[in-house]
Formats: sequence, C-alpha cells, structure tokens
Amino acid sequence: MGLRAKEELRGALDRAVRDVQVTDIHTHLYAPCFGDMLLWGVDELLTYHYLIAEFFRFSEMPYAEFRALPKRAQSDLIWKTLFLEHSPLSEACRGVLTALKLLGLDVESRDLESYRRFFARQSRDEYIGLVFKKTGIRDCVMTNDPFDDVERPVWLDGYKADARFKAALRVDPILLGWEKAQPRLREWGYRVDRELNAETVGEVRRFLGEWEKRTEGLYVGVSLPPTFAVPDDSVTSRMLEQAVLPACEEYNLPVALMIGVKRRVNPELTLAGDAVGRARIEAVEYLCARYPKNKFMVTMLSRENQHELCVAARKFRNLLPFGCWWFVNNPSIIDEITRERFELLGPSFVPQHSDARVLDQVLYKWDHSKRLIGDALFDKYSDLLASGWRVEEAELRRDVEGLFGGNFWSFLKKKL
Ligand code: FIX
Ligand code: ZN
Repeated sequence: MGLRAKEELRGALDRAVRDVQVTDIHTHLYAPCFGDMLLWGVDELLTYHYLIAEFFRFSEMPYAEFRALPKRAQSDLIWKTLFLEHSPLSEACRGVLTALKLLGLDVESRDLESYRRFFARQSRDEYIGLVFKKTGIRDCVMTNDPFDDVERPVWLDGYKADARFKAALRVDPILLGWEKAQPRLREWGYRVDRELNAETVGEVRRFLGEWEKRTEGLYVGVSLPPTFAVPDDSVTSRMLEQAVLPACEEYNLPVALMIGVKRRVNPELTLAGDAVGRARIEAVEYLCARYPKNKFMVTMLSRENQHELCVAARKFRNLLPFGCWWFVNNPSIIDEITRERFELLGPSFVPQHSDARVLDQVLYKWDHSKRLIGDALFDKYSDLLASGWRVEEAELRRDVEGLFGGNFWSFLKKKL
C-alpha cells in the first residue's frame, strides 16, 4: 500500500523527518572530557562569530575595544544592537530565537537575564543529552586538531570516549601552515625537514597513522582557500598527494575538503573576518580521477560552485557532496542547493551538517534545515506520485535515514 494522496505523503514525510536520528557530520563541538572547549549557553550563542560580523554592520566601536570586553558585555551589546535596536532578521539572529524557543524559553519577553538564569541552572553533561534529544541527534563529528595546545594534551592523557562525539582529524596545520607545523612535529619526534623529501612525507604519514589510531577519527579534514589547485608545486598540493592521500587510502578514510574560504579578509574581526571566493572544481575532478581508491567528501563555500560540484559527483563514485556550509547555510540557498542535488544525484548525498560551534546551535540549525529538506523531498515525491509511481512509507523512511546519516556511514564503509 503506497502513499496515494499528497496529504498522506506530507504526514509520512513529517513523521520520518521528525523521528530520524541524525549524524551531524561536521561540527566544532567537543566531548565532555574536553571541558571548556565545548561552548554552550546564551552568551556563547550571542557571541557566535556570525553575529559579531553582523554587529559591526551597525556599530562604530573600535574592533579592539570590542575584543577587549568580557564575553558577557559583548553579548549584552550584540543583544541590544541586533535584537532590540534592529529586527533580528538574519539567519544567525533568527537561529538564536529558534534555539531559545525550542528550549521552552519565553522569546516574547526579550528578557536576556531570564535566559541566562535558565542556562545557569543546567548541568553541562545533562544539558548535552537534552539538546541532542530535542534535536534528534544520535551522534556528531568533532573537529580535532592535534596541533591545538588545549586539545592535544586531552588526547595524550585524559581522553574519555563518548559514543555521541566521534573524532575527525584536522590537517590544516600540515597542509596550510607547514612552516609552523614542521618544527612542532620535530619536537614530537618525527624526522621531518622543511623540504618535502621522502623521509619527511613518510614521517607525516606515520604521524597521521598514529593520530588516526589514537582518535579513531572517521575522516581527515581540511578547509581550503578558493585558490586551491592540485596538482601544483605548492606544499599544500604536494603534501596532500604524497602524504595525506596515501595514508587515507591505507586506512580507508575519506578526506573532507571544505573549499572556498578566504581567511582573515578583515583581520580585525579574527574568526569573523573570513570571506568566500569561487574555487576551481578542476581540483576536485583531478583528485577523484587520479585517486580512484581515495574517497572525497566535499563541501564548497561559494554558491557559484554548487552546481558543478553536483555534476562532478555524477562522474565520480568516490565523491560525496555534503552540507550547506557557512555562507550558503541560509534558507534561500539551502533550498536551491538541496533541490539541485536531488535533481542531479537522487538521494546519494549528505544534505546538511551543522558546523555548530556552540552546542545549542544544533537546535536551530537542524530545525531550519529539516524543514527545508522536508519541503524539497515533498515536492520530489509529489512529482513521483504524479507520474503514477507508488511511494511506500518504508522507502521514504529509508531515504530520509540515508540523507540524515546513513549515506555518510555507508561512504565510510565503501571500499574502492
Ligand atoms: O573551517 C571550518 O571548519 C569552518 O567551518 C570554520 O572555520 C568557520 O569559522 C565556521 O564556523 C563556519 O561555520
Ligand atoms: Zn567548520
């Protein structure tokens, strides 16, 4: 018995999206053993770097003066400027309100102090459980940087696995900051030179292997500039081809390439000062063709790259497009990208990741995206009904489970 009417379809789809257990494949959240690295609460929500950038659309305050303020004072200023003196129309502002609402807080009151009191009453570890349950997240993937001096000691001594938080090894320092990474690797006992000679790349592979074993990372990830080109004689390209890809092939790990970020276009804004540029899909095509035994998860930051990324994924089974990243994580663009992906790739991609830096953000990021993905699916299944095709509820649930996590887990298992 299929779902014959559109109302039946809508009901079944809403249930499937409501019930699905999400794997959030890229976040900046951390397991409890990492202590204060896991950010949460209303002051963190309000000082998210997306909102800091938006605050300076209105404020004339010197950047350094803002940076020197304690977090709570920054959060007061952002609340006053972006929520009270102007309407919170942006996606990042709306997100704060959705999160508060989903936590049962009185958004209408506009009473920041009462929100602070709510968070002060929460115990962090129970609160993680509450947020994951409300959002329907089973597990998430962290961003783990062995070069981070706060994070590294936890991995070396004190790491306690938590099934809800999986690891992913971030290799930006190796691919994009070799001059600084090399002496540190040496300090840690790896025989690496400035020059990428055979011993050096061998040692980088050993480093990756050891950290892979230590963290049980699900993939190796990096954020790349729009100028990312491979093959070429840059350290980035050579290190990727000679060290990272062979190590990933050996451990059957995907490489997640997040392409298109121009770091620090406005250095005064620090983390909020990054921008976007159109990247070259040819780099992705080259990698997928030249390394058919490697697996690539790719997300691109520029709207202009989205269509060609879909087309590339039609050509390469070792390419998994994922997420609507950062500046394309806005309803109008998510809607467009998601539909274009269904039309070109069927259900064979990962439509979204949260990129949450603050735990509570998963509430809004998934709430907003689930609606958009659900609406796009509704239209696509409706088109199938119109053609006379039978749509079974079990098949629909299968597709939804794939999109919200299953496709990622299958890609990890895939052996090429
Ligand atoms: O490189 C990344 O993982 C980016 O997602 C972040 O660096 C960025 O600051 C961010 O939070 C975007 O959502
Ligand atoms: Zn990120």
